[in-house]
Amino acid sequence: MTERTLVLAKPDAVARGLVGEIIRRIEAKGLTIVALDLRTATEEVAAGHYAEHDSKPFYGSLIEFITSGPLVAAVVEGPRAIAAWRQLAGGTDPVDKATPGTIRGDFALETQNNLVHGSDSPESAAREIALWFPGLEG
Ligand code: IDP
Repeated sequence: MTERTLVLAKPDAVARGLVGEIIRRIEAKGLTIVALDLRTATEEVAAGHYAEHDSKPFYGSLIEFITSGPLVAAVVEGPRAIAAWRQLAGGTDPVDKATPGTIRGDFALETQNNLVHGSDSPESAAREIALWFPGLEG
């Protein structure tokens, strides 16, 4: 069954020149990019995106980080795309959780600046795609 997921190459990925590597891995896995855009997230979109974390101690820093510069937002499609992309991304903490061979495991050191985002469920994907690419959810 084909799914869609919301992918972000966060501002650290753009600043470090890792967008090509990230897109290469998405395509190599067999997933399809159906939308792709370089943009700087507004405070409003950032707050909507990370609403579930608004009571966490790192929330303010996270919003500052995600709005700090251009990022690449994408909608990625394929069979089990949500789980497939999270497998490519690796665990949230790039050292303790992400394994070598994943994007975070190979290229990141810090939990906040962990290069990429992927929706964690079909409900999150629908909500996040509607937020970043209105009209493409589903
Ligand atoms: P995920 O991105 O792997 O789904 P979430 O727990 O949903 O992880 O957290 C969202 C983002 O918030 C993470 O990708 C990371 O950038 C940041 N984050 C999560 N936990 C921490 C933390 O303990 N300190 C700083 N930043 C964090």
